Amino acid sequence: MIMLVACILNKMNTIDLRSDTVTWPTQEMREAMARAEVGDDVYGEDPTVNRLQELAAERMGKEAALFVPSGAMGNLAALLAHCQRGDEVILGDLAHPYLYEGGAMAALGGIQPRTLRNQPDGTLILDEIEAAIREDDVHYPITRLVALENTHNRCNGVPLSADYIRSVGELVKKHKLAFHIDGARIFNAAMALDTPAKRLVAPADSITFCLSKGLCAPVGSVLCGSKEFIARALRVRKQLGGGMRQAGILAAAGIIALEKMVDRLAEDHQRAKRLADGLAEFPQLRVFPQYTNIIRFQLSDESKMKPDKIVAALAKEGIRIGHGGPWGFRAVTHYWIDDAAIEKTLAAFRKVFKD
Ligand code: TLP
Repeated sequence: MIMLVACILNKMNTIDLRSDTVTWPTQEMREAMARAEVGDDVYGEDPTVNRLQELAAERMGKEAALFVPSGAMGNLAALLAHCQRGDEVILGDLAHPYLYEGGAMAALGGIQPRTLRNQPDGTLILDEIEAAIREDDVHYPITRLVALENTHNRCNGVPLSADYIRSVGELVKKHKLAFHIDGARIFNAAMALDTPAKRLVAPADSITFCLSKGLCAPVGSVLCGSKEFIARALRVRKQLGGGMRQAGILAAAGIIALEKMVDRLAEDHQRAKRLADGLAEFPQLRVFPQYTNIIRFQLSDESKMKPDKIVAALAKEGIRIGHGGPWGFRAVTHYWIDDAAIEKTLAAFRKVFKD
């Protein structure tokens, strides 16, 4: 018991900027979860899941929605519902389903990714998309789908504009392809662009968004699309073992996420700006442009320190940041990061670079 309390206190004192996935549910969510009316969702009988799905579909302007355990499963269910084995998907070389979903589309769907270079603004060049679409020839795989990501995680959390998405939608339609958006952080994009999320996803046939990132729900994402598409995705979710039973316990938190947590995302963006501006003052760091709640930065040439030493030294000060690969560091603001946490983080960097 003493160990548990010590562990919780330690966690509460830590400023965890590794991701917005680390967010705990709010007290209101925990209470709603305890009270949730439930049923067997594989029978379609969980009233709370059904309510979340209706709400999500309405927010995305689509006919139907499907609650899934994770963003990765939402993307995979979408790809499997759109594509046959041997089909090709056009997506960015920095897209989450390409880089960070364990090669699931290939491993489980026999789907071939055709990557195009993501531009720094998260977009794919329209002419390059068009040039990548295969002719009808037995030698080639069949191009089936184009997928975008909004906001774009690896491109510094940049939001993709409604105009750009409309242009991609027109191109995709012209070639009779399907169009999926990984909108894990679509509400961050909507907030940053001051555009309704519905408008950002209107040209897409399917969209996944996450409840368990900046919106604080403990688990879950929602895949939205036409009724016919969601019926296919429901079958895929079952095949993937994602049919949940009394999932209303989780959906209850998701409903609060959608109703109460969307409008406050602007605060996370303001704090990210404050943090990015503060970090940019250190000559040891090169900070990439900040747009939403994601800040990416690297060591500048002037720094003599090794990245893992910096991560470890910050951890000693109770600050956790993401680090890995060629992209350097990542800090992500979220509900549990307040103004004081930002200032403490900057103070910790000052100490680390002074020592
Ligand atoms: N991203 C995670 C890590 O996997 C990198 C993070 O910490 O940012 N799409 C996008 C754009 C995402 O950023 C993520 C999670 C997912 C899909 C997958 O969501 P989950 O983790 O719920 O499967």
